[in-house]
Amino acid sequence: MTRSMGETTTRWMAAVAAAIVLVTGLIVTAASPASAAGADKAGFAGVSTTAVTAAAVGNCPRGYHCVYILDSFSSASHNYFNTDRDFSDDYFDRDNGNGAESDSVVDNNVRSAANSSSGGYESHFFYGSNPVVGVSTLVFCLNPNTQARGLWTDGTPGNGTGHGDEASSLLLRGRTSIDCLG
Ligand SMILES: [Ca+2]
Ligand SMILES: [Ca+2]
Repeated sequence: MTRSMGETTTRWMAAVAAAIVLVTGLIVTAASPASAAGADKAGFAGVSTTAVTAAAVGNCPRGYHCVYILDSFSSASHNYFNTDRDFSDDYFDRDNGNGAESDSVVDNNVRSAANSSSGGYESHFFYGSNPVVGVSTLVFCLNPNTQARGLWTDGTPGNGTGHGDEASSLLLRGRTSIDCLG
């Protein structure tokens, strides 16, 4: 996959233009003005969205798509550089500086996520492994330079209900018309 460096030069402007959107519960942080619009999050009622600066794309290195084990960007993460079709062989191996590294598997264990794409890619998370666009069910997606935490869980991981503790795979996609979180 080719990756653009040009986006970096627009980050300052994006940060200045970022807006704050608050919806109860889920917290989404957007650095991109295009993703900061007050999109309908009806499917995610009970969570809240927030937009801040690009620098706040929490603990997710530039060019990566990061997932977190808890409702915090300081919790243990796993950082994906590219599409990953099966989370069952991935672990929360980044401690983000607070010693919170975990041996837990990523599959059906994601409570927060951040998109620090340097190439303008959206992060699309699916309920099952080996997703097929247009066929498989999307758990949620994130626009570039956006992060979300507080994903709702019904308390049972991997049962296809809720948004937290359900993601099993990740596809990186170019910008789509899908209404992502932030
Ligand atoms: Ca994997
Ligand atoms: Ca569930």
